[in-house]
Amino acid sequence: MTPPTQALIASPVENKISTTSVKSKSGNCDCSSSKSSQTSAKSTLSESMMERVAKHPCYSEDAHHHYARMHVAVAPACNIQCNYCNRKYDCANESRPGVVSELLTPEEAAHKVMVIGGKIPQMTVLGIAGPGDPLANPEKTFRTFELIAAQAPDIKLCLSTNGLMLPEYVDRIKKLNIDHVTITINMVDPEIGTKIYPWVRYNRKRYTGLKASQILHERQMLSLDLLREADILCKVNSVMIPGINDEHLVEVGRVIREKGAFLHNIMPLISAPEHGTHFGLTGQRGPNPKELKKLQDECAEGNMKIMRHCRQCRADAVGLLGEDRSQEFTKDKFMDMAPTYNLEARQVVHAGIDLLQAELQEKKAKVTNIQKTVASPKILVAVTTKGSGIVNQHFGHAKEFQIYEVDATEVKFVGHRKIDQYCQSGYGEEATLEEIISSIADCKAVLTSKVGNCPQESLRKAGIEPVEAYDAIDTVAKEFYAKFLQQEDLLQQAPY
Ligand code: CLF
Ligand code: SF4
Repeated sequence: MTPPTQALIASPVENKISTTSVKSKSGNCDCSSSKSSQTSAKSTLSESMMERVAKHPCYSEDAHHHYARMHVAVAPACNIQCNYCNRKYDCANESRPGVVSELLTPEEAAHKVMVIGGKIPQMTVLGIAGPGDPLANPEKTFRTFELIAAQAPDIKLCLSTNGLMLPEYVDRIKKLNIDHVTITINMVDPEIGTKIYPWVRYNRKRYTGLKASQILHERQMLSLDLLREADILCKVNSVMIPGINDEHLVEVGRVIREKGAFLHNIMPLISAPEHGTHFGLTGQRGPNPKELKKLQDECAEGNMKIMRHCRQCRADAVGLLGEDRSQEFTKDKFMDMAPTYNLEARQVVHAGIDLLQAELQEKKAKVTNIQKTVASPKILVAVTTKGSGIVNQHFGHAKEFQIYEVDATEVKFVGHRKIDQYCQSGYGEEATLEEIISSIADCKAVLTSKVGNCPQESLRKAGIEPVEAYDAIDTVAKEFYAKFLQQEDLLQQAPY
């Protein structure tokens, strides 16, 4: 890692890459010790398209390691009812259910953006995703976008909606240079829609039954056509509801691809009785990680780009997708902070991130691929990371694992698993460890910057190799894979 890159990148993410090779070391139970490739659709995108998504953490899997987004909760009302939402919480089409965000006026929201734009220069995208539907609150939504566009020209504007009112606003969206729009589409067959949407309010009238889903479907299809004609990038979110639309989502993927959607984000239904939603109260379950991955893989076969790094964030989310810094910027705190947004300072930080990304690419290219053989199975590995595409987080500090699928030629991000932090006040929680290990039972290794003796032992007992390293995720994963193959004695079967 060259010194200039280090100098250019601002905290909070440490980016120093060591060249030390992967090794398993002994640690100790006190994990507070002081030592401190993904395969995006990039390769298939045109240069201009790459440029458009390069700094958007949701539209580019690579960007999500480096760039942050923030949401402002300015839109309380909604015009449809989804069976996985009870409206006391944030819009579940873009959020983890059960979360309530602090409602802001457009002026408060703009102030918050200027504060965070200064404090977190990696924040490149401002999204409006609730707590209701942004286009059921058009004046508040567009006033917020206008204020931010005028003050922070380098921040991308992003909007997420159920699509019912989108056709009315495509011109306004284009005029404001909002280049990223998400529509949540859970069906392209209104019969299936009747099991998801009890009612829709459209043109001051409330519709129920099949008619409600027909209206929503027609409006969503029209929205896709209009966005494509206006050359606005469109991502489609779909909530996977086992037994209702899980098999149907492959068809949804086919239709949205034909209509020009850029990316398909299949999110798991999160449903619990305490959320008070129809699905929560009637016992409708969500998919498990295996079912979700299987469906994502099936949809990817239809040649649709699939988003696998969504974190179902809240309507006032702040930070990298895997982290939640919203509590640092609650209204009582940010209203007392002076805006320190500075375009030039932000550009310097972004240039540093460009350099780091180039270095990571270079490193990735240097790691020799193991010659692919019939005997090079795909395996999963779990990674602890604070971002930047580097294995740079202690096992005990992780609140999620990033999961990568590795084979002889590819290290592919396939998802994440949320966990409770193992290390609490410097000590490991044994009960938590068991749950953590069971959440990655299908992984062959955990790649981490540091892991204590006790968790190492438990991981090995569960057949998961603890690998300590501080390097690019691709590099560490490939090196582990080579060792794994040797161990499995598979290399000897290779025809070279
Ligand atoms: Fe926000 Fe959504 Fe824009 Fe991203 S989130 S409005 S596209 S800036 Fe991203 Fe969050 Fe998933 Fe949404 S991780 S819930 S996909
Ligand atoms: Fe809830 Fe969002 Fe559905 Fe409206 S669109 S009912 S806010 S999940």
